[in-house]
Amino acid sequence: MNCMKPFNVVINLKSGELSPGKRVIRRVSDVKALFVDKEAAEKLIRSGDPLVYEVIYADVPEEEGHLGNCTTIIYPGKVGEEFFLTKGHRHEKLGTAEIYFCLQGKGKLLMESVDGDWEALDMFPGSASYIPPYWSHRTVNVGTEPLVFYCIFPADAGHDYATIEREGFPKIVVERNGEAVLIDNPNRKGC
Ligand code: M6P
Ligand code: ZN
Repeated sequence: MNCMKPFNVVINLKSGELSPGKRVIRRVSDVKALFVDKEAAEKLIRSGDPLVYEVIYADVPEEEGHLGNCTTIIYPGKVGEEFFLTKGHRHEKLGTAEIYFCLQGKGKLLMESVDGDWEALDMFPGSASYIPPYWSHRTVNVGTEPLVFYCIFPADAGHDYATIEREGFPKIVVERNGEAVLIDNPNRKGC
């Protein structure tokens, strides 16, 4: 029997710092393949390779019955006209859901179902977005401040990045006349 003891982590509701936690960082060079404007990505990499996002995971076993949880901080910025975003994934265990609770900033949560439907939900302080089973998910910071959110998911859900890397999302989020707008992804590949 697993006799793990209960524990707290402490989350700074403004910065998203989660302590104690395990941090993963992604720079432009880690996510350049996701953006349409490769030249703009290379230029950013040459000029210091800025941080795009950080994820800080609470230390929970990746086993059935546990709840993985983490904060994500996406910095404001763009590659060309596309806003900074997360890699995006679907769960290896496709039939698992997730909740994103937004603490700070302004975002779009892009989702695509295995049937090919897509949805985009607004994220704002206090929004709690439910990602049902069978939907891949990617988050975009469409504001001028860091986008900070807290996530809870079955700890054994797993991250499948390959499908999204191969196909891309149906929509991308770009700035047009100071507004964040969704447009068709010109690089979208058929399923
Ligand atoms: C959320 C959760 C995490 C995920 C993170 C970054 O915090 O869904 O499981 O790792 O976003 O997203 P990605 O793994 O797609 O880069
Ligand atoms: Zn997930």
